[in-house]
Amino acid sequence: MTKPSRLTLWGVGTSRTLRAHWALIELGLDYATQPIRTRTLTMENPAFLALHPRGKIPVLVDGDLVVSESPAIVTYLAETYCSGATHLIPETPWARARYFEWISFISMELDATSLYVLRRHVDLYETYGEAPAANNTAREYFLRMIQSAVPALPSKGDFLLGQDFSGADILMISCLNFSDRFDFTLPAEITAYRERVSARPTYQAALKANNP
Ligand SMILES: N[C@@H](CCC(=O)N[C@@H](CS)C(=O)NCC(=O)O)C(=O)O
Repeated sequence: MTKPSRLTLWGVGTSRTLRAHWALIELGLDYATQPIRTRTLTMENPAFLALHPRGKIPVLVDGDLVVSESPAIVTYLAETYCSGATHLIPETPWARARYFEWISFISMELDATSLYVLRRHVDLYETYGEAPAANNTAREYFLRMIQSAVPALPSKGDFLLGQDFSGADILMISCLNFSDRFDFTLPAEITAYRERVSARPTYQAALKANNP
């Protein structure tokens, strides 16, 4: 009999769930997926709601530990399971400051303040209401913020932290994917960065795992 996996990830199908699948795959971890999807009855699974009463995906279960919030899941996995050549988070305080700066910027300025406003008031307006002024501001803000990321790209290396791929790249690429649905024209430097990172085989595997 196969030994059950200790790690279980709840959630598939969104840019937030992609982050968790990608980190797990990047670290070469064996895990089970509970393929619940947002806006379906699968989200009402009582076992899921018992674990996470807020009812949001992704949620990671590692033994007795239950972690929600995609940046926290990626960072937890990075800190716990980094091995050999795969370090999704740097070790020195200076480099870690840059990591946390990027993931905070991506989560707050690109995701929560911009893309999620559009998600709610464009895609899900029947639930959250129409808000054309907020949508316009969110669009302008996203473009301003993504433009501001261009000079912050390191001069050496393919990734947000330079030579090493990290959890910050996972978050950034997931946001850029999310932005596609709102037809943004991204700065050329960001498109080039995206193409480099998206060529990783682990990214292709994560896309598959996130859409079983
Ligand atoms: N800040 C959370 C957001 C999680 C979240 O909002 N997930 C959405 C799917 S992307 C969800 O579960 N929605 C279900 C619902 O709102 O009922 C994260 O980054 O993980």
